[in-house]
Amino acid sequence: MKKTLVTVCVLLLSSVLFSETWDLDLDFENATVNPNGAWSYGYIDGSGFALLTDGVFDPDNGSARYCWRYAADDWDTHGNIQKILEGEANFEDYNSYRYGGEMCSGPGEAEGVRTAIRWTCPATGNYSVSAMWQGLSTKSGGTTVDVTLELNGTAIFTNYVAGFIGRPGEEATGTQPEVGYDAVLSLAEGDTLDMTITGGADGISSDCTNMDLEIAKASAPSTPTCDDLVTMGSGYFSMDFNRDCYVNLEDFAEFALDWLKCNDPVDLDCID
Ligand SMILES: [Ca+2]
Ligand SMILES: [Ca+2]
Ligand SMILES: [Ca+2]
Repeated sequence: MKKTLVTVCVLLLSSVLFSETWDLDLDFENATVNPNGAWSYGYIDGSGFALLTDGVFDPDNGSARYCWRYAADDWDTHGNIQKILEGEANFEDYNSYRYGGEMCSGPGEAEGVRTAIRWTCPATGNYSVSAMWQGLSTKSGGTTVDVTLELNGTAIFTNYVAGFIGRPGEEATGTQPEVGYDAVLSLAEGDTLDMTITGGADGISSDCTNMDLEIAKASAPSTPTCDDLVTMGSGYFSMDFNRDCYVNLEDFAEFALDWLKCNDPVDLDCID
């Protein structure tokens, strides 16, 4: 019996798909590489941005977390960027409330260091950018951090967190337990957005902070056209024969093309 060779070809007709949305906490899940796609987890000092190079899977209090830090056992000099992994139990430790699926980063104590999560723009375009910082510390006064969002190293948002968002069902406490930034930005390929935290005037003690940064490709704002006059309600002028939003000689020329023509069906002298 002849054997039939069956060749199964799976044709992937779609071209390579590029992600058009980025979500810090979702993309961080098991972020065992750094950089991680468009994301880099690091810090900024006088020399600019540098990566946190010690990645550690660190089960703690029965919950699994993944963390980037400066070096083995060095959680604090340059800060740390952590996430309690999705589906993991809630736990409280280090005077903070943390739960599965949440980022819980801490600022660095070294002089002039800002712990930073960087997103590098993959392609020129408009992007909706939504950044959020939340205090997770249960200490008196909650988390106390200064925050920035920086575009190519220049702050476009400077603010602070002072408070605790509270456990589920609890009221938040503090003067500003959460702060956020939302905008549509026009960005060029290679531009960087850095979301940063520093310990503030009282240092880095119990400054656990949830950070999220969500970015999506946005279409360019459209310029209204004359056709939009109809949907906007005003419509065209009745003598704007060529519908260009102006009544002028061009419309008169259109009008003149039919000057003295008639097509009255009961007038035999009227032709055309
Ligand atoms: Ca998110
Ligand atoms: Ca502080
Ligand atoms: Ca016109």
